[in-house]
Amino acid sequence: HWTSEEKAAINSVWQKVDVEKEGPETLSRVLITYPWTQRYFATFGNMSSPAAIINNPKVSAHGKKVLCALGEAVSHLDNIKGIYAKLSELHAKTLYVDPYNFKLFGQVLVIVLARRLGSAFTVEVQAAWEKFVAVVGAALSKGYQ
Ligand code: ZNH
Repeated sequence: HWTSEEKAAINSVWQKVDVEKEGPETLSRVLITYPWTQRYFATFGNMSSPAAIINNPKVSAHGKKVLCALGEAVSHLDNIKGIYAKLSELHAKTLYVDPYNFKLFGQVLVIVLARRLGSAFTVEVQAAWEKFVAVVGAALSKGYQ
């Protein structure tokens, strides 16, 4: 269900993504902008202020982990549901993450990418990435049924 233009847009952007930077930035922005998401990370320690969240090494490590998992989806665009089946079950049945948060994470990621890419973040690129994060969110939500 991807056009070759969408695949090209998703892949070309991903090549410019620095997981070490954009991973921590995306997760920090989610935790700061939507503070209720902090409750899922009770073991992560100090999240008392935006600076505490940005400098929290567990937040950084987890942000990288999540973006690495997203990279797997980029590499398997035609089987995102398949590769995320276990991860979806984990979020549904063990972590009890409200799937609405996947949507928020996707929105914030698009903003982070837009800043990173500047004028290269064309409307076509935005459209392809909005679709990608929606497909990822749907795949992660599958295990909730
Ligand atoms: Zn998540 C975990 C992915 C979103 C919450 N995650 C996780 C992991 C991964 C992921 C890979 C690891 C697993 C293991 O270890 O096995 N995520 C992901 C992705 C996404 C996500 C891809 C999208 C895109 N998450 C999310 C959200 C939230 C979450 C939104 C909330 C808010 N996760 C989570 C938690 C966990 C996880 C809580 C656990 C952590 C720890 O370490 O403890």
